[in-house]
Amino acid sequence: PLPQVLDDPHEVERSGMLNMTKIAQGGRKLRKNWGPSWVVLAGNSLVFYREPPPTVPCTVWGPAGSRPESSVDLRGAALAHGRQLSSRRNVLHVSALPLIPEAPPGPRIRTVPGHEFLLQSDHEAELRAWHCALRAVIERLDRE
Ligand code: I3S
Repeated sequence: PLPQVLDDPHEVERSGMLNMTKIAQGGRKLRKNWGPSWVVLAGNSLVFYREPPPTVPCTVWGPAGSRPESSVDLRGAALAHGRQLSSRRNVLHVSALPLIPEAPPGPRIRTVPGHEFLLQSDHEAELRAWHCALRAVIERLDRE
């Protein structure tokens, strides 16, 4: 079956290239490995692809059949400044659960070990826009 994110009809709220490193997976700390990532915010999910789609702006989901490198559910996710976690500037720390197709709807528990990412851009305004967009989605999902 296709990953749920590819079936998801939600409108893309924001997409773009950011520098990204995963720092924890399933609650276990990982060694940083910074690299560029095509990041897509849509519905309740944040999805990371290795590369942007070849034809912009039509295929916002990435190349047909391309598999996301990672995807997380923003329900119950936490956002914080990443300044204590990196020497880079303009860093955002995202903690969220992996996107599981059979996950029940409704609020999710923050204490379940999840994934943690750092997102970074050399352009402060770009990172700020991502921060606002993610915060708005997380707050909306918290109210649902
Ligand atoms: O938080 P750290 O451990 O200081 O992060 C730096 C290291 O992961 C480093 O790699 P190695 O120690 O594996 O060689 C990376 O190259 C740096 O980019 C990491 O720090 P920043 O401050 O860039 O997030």
